[in-house]
Amino acid sequence: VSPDPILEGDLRAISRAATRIENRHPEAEALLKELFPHTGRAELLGVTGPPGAGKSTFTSELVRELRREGRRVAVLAVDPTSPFTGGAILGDRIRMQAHHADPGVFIRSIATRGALGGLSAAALDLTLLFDAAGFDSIVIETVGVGQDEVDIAQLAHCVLVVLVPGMGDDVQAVKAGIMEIAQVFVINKADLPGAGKLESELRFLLSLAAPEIQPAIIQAVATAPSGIRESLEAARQYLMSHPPRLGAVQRWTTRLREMVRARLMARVPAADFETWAQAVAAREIDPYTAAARILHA
Ligand SMILES: Nc1nc2c(ncn2[C@@H]2O[C@H](COP(=O)(O)OP(=O)(O)OP(=O)(O)O)[C@@H](O)[C@H]2O)c(=O)[nH]1
Ligand SMILES: [Mg+2]
Repeated sequence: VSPDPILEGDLRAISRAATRIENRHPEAEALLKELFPHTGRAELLGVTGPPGAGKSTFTSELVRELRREGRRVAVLAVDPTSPFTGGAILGDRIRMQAHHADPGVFIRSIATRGALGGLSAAALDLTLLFDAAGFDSIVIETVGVGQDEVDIAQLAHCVLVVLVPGMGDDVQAVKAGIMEIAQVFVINKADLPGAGKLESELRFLLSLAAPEIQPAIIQAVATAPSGIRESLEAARQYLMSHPPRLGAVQRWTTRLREMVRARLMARVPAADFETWAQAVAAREIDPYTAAARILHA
């Protein structure tokens, strides 16, 4: 596969490459190696939050703002495994149709289920593809439930967490670990009652957690739309004071660790693990020796 059409921004070539990357096609890695030197320019924005918070609506409006700036935008929508949101990809397609005729917008949904070799690895590779293809902004939308999704949101240089008033589960969001990764809080559906209350609760929680870092809190109505420009400006302000290149070594340390771990694990067939596990369960061998032998083999 030649990287040239991708580097020139050919949407069909990008789409084909995205499919190969998602399916862990044998040629994908060679392609990514060639694309890598052309990456490092795009701004990566993460949009996450509880199911139904309005992430897709917000993302679609965010794309509109970015387009107004003349930027080319790629959207990576990570669809959750949950059967309750099984229709999300279709819904997102419909919401994103506003951008369908716009060649400056590229939208890709990937399913949580069946992403070979790990979802966050596939998501990272896709962002590299979009970056090399010359997209100026990449928006990653994930549901903020589950470690995988939280990991993926953290691929972004700036994470916007979308919350909604009156869900009564503000504490749940804290538990889900998405509060910690937010640089900008978007209180969406501010047209519904309780947005002000949620904002003051949030400010209180944040002051307890980390008084020195105060993420921006923006009230928005994604359907209006309102508060979108302000959200983007808050993200940009964060990026100005925290340039992505400064965090790059730390991000790559995490990613390299994951890649090496995945490669090591891939060398041991699952059946072998089970055989060793049976031996450990039967007390024929201790788990320390078993782990050492697996590594050795
Ligand atoms: N009242 C109101 N409704 C909104 C607002 N933003 C989104 N919605 C509605 O909320 C519903 C969910 O919106 P989505 O954008 O699909 O939410 P999501 O977070 O992407 O949902 P999942 O991907 O399923 O987790 C839709 O019916 C939207 O029209 C808003 O600001 N106010
Ligand atoms: Mg959605």
